[in-house]
Amino acid sequence: MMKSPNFPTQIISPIEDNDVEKWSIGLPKARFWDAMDITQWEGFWFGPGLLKPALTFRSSFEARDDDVILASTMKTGTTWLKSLSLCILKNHDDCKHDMLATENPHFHVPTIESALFSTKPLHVDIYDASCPRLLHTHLPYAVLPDSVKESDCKVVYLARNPKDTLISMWHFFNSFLRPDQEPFPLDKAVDCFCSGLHQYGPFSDHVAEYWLESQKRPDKILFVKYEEMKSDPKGQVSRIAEFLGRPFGEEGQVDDVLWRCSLERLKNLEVNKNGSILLNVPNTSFFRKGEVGDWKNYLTSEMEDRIDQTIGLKLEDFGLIL
Ligand code: PAP
Repeated sequence: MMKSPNFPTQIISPIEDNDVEKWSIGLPKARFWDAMDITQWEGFWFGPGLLKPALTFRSSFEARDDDVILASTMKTGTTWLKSLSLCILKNHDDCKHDMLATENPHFHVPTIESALFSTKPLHVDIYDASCPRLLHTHLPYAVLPDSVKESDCKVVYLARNPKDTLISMWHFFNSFLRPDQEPFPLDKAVDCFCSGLHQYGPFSDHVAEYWLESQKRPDKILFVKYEEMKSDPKGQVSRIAEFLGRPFGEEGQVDDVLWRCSLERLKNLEVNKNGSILLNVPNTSFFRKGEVGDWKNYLTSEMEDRIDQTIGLKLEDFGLIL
């Protein structure tokens, strides 16, 4: 993995746009899908505007032992994990207060480095350490603040099959980067994905870093697979709840949480059918099919092979099958 120049440590908070601009001149640049400039830092690619909040997070965030940080690369089921974790941690004793019915999950559980794209003021101050926080990040493990790694805060990482992740990403970026155009050629999208040239890519490095760390410190990082959540939702959600120190007590509680967070329910809530919690991203784009194996409807066998031979093999080297 290529190392990039460190951001000067004497510049801490607040980090100024000018400082980021000057510093990032030396970083590798690429064009994603002929539509978006991306910059490589610490071996990973970042879309416009994400470097500054990532640097701010790394230099300013003081994790507390009672924080919960959810982590994932894009389109692996983050919205689901956010909803479930919210219900596990906040709704457990208060089922009448249905937080998901009033706001999109991304409002309740902000993605730290994307918070600046929020269309409304967040109810939680990410840098306010006064209450236990439930936050999310798409950032790779390598760039997490030391305090997240060294404190007793818990991290839950959600991974997904690369081919389904790619197809989900393809739909997502087509819908907001090319709303009135033909979809981006899938063949080229496969190329970008296999070479890691996409936001938070390479996919395999992102997943492998968290996977290896979760193997070393299973009490600190819980590694969850989207496919296992689909095939054994009760078992996996109970596993997450136990890891977070909030095991389900009564029979029926887990069913209730699963129902509240189901794709069908969330997708049909008024709050998710309209509006947008992130700039230029309609809430509807977070909820599509949520199926395992949808890639079979899109990828040719040659594309499938390309992904298996690059990303699949790399993950297998680490003992991980997705
Ligand atoms: P993000 O990276 O923009 O936050 P993320 O939530 O990680 O997106 O991924 C979206 C995928 O999760 C979509 O998959 P698909 O394109 O293959 O359909 C979306 O449908 C799926 N998803 C969203 N909410 C749920 C849910 N409640 N249950 C299962 N899958 C869900």
